Amino acid sequence: MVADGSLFERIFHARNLKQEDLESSLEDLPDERLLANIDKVAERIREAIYNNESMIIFGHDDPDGITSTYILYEFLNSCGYQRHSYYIPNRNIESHGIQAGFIEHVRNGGYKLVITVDNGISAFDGVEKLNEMGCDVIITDHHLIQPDMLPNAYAILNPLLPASEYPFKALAGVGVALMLIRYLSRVWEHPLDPAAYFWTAIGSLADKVPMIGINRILVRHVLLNLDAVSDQTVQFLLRNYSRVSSPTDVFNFLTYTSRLIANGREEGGQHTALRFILQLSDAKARLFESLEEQKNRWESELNRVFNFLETLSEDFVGNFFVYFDDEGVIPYSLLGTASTFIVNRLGIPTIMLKHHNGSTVCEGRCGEGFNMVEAFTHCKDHLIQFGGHAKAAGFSMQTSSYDSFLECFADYLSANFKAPNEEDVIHYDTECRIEEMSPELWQKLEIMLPWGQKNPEPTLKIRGLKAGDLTGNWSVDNGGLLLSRDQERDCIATWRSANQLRIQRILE
Ligand SMILES: [Mn+2]
Repeated sequence: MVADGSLFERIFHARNLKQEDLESSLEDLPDERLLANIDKVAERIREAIYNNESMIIFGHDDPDGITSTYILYEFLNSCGYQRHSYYIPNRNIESHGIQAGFIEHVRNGGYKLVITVDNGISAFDGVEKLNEMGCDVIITDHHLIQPDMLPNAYAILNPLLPASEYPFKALAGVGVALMLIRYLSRVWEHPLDPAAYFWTAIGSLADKVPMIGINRILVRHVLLNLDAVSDQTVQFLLRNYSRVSSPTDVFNFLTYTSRLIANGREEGGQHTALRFILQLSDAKARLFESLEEQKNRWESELNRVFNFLETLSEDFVGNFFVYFDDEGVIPYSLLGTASTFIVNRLGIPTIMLKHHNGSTVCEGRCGEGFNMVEAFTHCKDHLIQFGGHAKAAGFSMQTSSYDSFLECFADYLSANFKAPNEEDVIHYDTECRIEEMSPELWQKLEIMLPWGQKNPEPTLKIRGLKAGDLTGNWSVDNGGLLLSRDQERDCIATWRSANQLRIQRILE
C-alpha cells in the first residue's frame, strides 16, 4: 500500500497492519497445556474438591488482581464447590506479596490449599511459612521471574517460566487465571461462563498489557460479544451506564468499569469492588455508590493536579523541568503521575519534589535520550537513597541538600541531554486533512480496537486546522481553544471516537 492512498490505508501502512491480522478469534488461542505445570495444578485443585478441603485464593488489590480472583472463585462456585474463599491484601497496610496478615488468616481458617493469582512469583518466605503449616501453595502469576529463583511452591503457572512453551508471554494476571479455568472447564467438561472473558478484558486493559496477540483476541472477543454476557454485575453496570452500541462504546464501557473497580481497598482481606461484583442483593447498589464516589474523588483530585500543571508549564522554556511542591498542591501519591504529565507535555526530563515524612522526596520522569537513574547516580552524594528505571526513578534527600543537588543535576543534564527538536519528539501515524476524518472512516478503523500499549489510538498530523473547522460535530479536548478562529495551523491530534479529538500539540 502506498502512502498516498486513503487515510485508512495510510494508517494501516504506517502501522504495518493487514486487515487479516486483525481478524483472529478465540479459536486461535493456543492450547493451555503449553503452560508448564497446568496438569499438576489442575490435578491438585481436583483433589481438593474431591476431598472437600478448604482452599483460599490470594489476590491483589488492583483491577487485574480483583478480576483474577473473581473468575477463579466464580468458576469453582459454578462447579458447586463451597469451601473456597478469597483474600485481597491492602497495599496501604502490608507490602506486596504473602505477608504476616495473610499467613495468620490461613492459620485461623485452617486452609489446606492457597492459590495465588496475579502475584506470588517472588513470595519466597511466604510460601515457606505456608508450607510449614502444612498448606500447599499453587502460584499463578504473570510477573517477571528472578533468574534461578522460584518460590518452593507445589506448582507454578506463569507463561514466563523457562519450561513454559506457551507462545505468548505478555498475558495479564487475569489472562493466566483465565487459561487455567479454560483448561479446567475442558478437562472437567464443565461449561465456562462467557462473563469470564468480560472480566479478563477488564483486568487486562487495566494492567496495560500490550494489546496485541492473545490479549487483543480476548478483549476483542468481548467488544464483539457483549450480548452473550449475562453476568448480573455486567447487567447492573450497563443499566447505570449510557448507551452502548458501537465497538467504541463497548471499549469505553470496559475502560470505565476498570476504573470503577480500581477503588475499594479495605482491611482484613476484603475489597469493596469484589464484594460489589459478588453481591446479589440490594446491597449491590450501595457498594456501587461507594465505588463511584471513590472513583469521582480520585478523578477530581487528578484533574485538579493536571489543571494546575497545565498552568504551571504554560510558556515554559528550558531543557528540564523542576517543581518543588512546598505549597502541598500535589499529593505524594501523585508525584510520579505529575512528572509524567509534564514529560508528555514538554518532552523534557522532569523532576517533582516535596516534603514527605521528614525528608524531601522526588519523582523523576523522562523520555528517550536521557537516563534518570544515571543522573541520580551522578548526584548520589546529595541523596539519602534512590532507585528506579531509566525513564522513571525517585529519591529521598535531606531538605538542606536541595540547592547542591539541583546544581549537580543541572550540570549533569546540560552535559548529557540535548533538547530534541520538536519533530523528533512527536510521533504520529500519518498526515491528513480534517475533511478526511469522517464518522464512516472511524467505523472502518474500529477493526483496530481495542486500543492499548503497542496499539494506541490513531495519532495524526492534521494540516491547516483552524477552530472554525471543528465547530459542528467535533468534540475537542486539550488545546482546542488555542486554535485560532481562522488562521490555519498544523497540529498533532489523537482521534478518540467518531467525533472526538484530543489535540496534543499545535505546531509552530
Ligand atoms: Mn497484574
